Amino acid sequence: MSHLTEIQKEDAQYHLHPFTNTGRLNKKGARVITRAEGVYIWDEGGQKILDGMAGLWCVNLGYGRKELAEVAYEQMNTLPYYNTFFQTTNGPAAALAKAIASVTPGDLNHIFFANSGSEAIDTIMRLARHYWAIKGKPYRNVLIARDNAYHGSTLAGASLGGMGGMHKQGAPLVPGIARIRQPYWYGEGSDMSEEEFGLVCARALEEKILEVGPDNVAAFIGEPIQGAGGVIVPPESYWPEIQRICRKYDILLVADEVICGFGRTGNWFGSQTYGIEPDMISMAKGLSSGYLPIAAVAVGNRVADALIAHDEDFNHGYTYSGHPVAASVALKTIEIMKEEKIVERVRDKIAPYFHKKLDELADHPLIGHVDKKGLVAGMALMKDKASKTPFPADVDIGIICRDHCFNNGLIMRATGSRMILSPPLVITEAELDELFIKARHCLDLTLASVQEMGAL
Ligand code: PXG
Repeated sequence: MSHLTEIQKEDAQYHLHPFTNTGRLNKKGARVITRAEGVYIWDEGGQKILDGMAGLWCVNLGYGRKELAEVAYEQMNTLPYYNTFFQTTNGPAAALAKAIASVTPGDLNHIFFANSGSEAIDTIMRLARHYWAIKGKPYRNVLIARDNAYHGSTLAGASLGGMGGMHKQGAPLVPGIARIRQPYWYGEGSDMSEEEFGLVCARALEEKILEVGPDNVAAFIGEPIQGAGGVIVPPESYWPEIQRICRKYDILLVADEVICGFGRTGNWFGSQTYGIEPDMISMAKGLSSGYLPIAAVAVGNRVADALIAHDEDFNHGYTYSGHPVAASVALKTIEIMKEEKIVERVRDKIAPYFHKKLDELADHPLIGHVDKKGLVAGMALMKDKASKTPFPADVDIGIICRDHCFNNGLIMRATGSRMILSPPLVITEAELDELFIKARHCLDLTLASVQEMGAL
């Protein structure tokens, strides 16, 4: 521990990190991030790093936005906290509900507040089942989700998600969940056209509904684009067919928009990008640009009308549902996004540039395929792209690449052998140029590393 700084020592001794092998981390010490501005973060050693992940897919407006700090400060001085349980509300919560409703698709105009994406998902799971109970069909309680989906880390979220590594820990899982395949064309279906494969994957939902029995199914849930699963961009044919099948069997359609929401895909919500009208959507992350923890579920008329007409409490909520400080920061985030036309800028200007740079990078010998939409991308690293041969399991290609990135001033996230980019939505063309110069350099270093290891 002698090589560790004071903060690292304290951290190693007392702090248990999420999704981390703590024993190993404690030996080498966590990287300490000290400050941030725009699209850059700085670590304790003074290294300036371009944040190609917007924190954890959330700091959409970039770091150092004084307006957000100021509304939080003012709100803390006026009303730092009051609950929304016992027939009370507060100005920021009510205004934020209205502001969210102004940007959600379709009739998703009723807003339930939570503090994290996981809590929003938990809320949706309870609400979907409660809806069917109100309708006199409590047996309609099966939730259908997908392999390699990420829906959070609470027991409910981990159970609903399709991550094997999570299912192995903390079992037994929540019952009443069924799963279908993911629409990962490059990895699982490229012997078909994308269009055809999208339909095949969507029809897996119909097969599952028939297997479970249509009258037992409450809802289908999916991320418009799978984020933590590696940025899996579905074929265009996929979501419309999913929506058609949900309608055919009268099943609630839920979009988990925790990553896709708030401009990431070039529209306010991923559901708009794919032309679907879900019955409920979850949101978090970009809702406050990551400045404070806040999440929400937007509920459409079908579920909201039933809930409101039903003369009974919905026995669900969190101490901090509608927290006035978090709500005021989220409200300001939406105001800034509207004023600065962030969504339009992503769609018309910066995403096309991002895609051009990705297309250029795709000639790199390690990159087999790039999935991209709006300002998010996933790159499959392959041992031999011509024959589509992956690296063997003992070569942790993603981690090798991620470490080179970190050491060379760039944050790119690795999920398995896929490298992920999800930069702040305010990133400029010049900053993207810098990002892609660094990315190519780090891919070259990765290539050199695997050659040295004899893995190529
Ligand atoms: N749904 C989706 C689609 C998410 O991406 C959650 C729910 C849960 O949100 P909270 O706020 O409870 O974390 C998420 C979160 C990663 C990573 O490694 C992704 C997330 C969280 C942590 C890590 O890519 N997404």
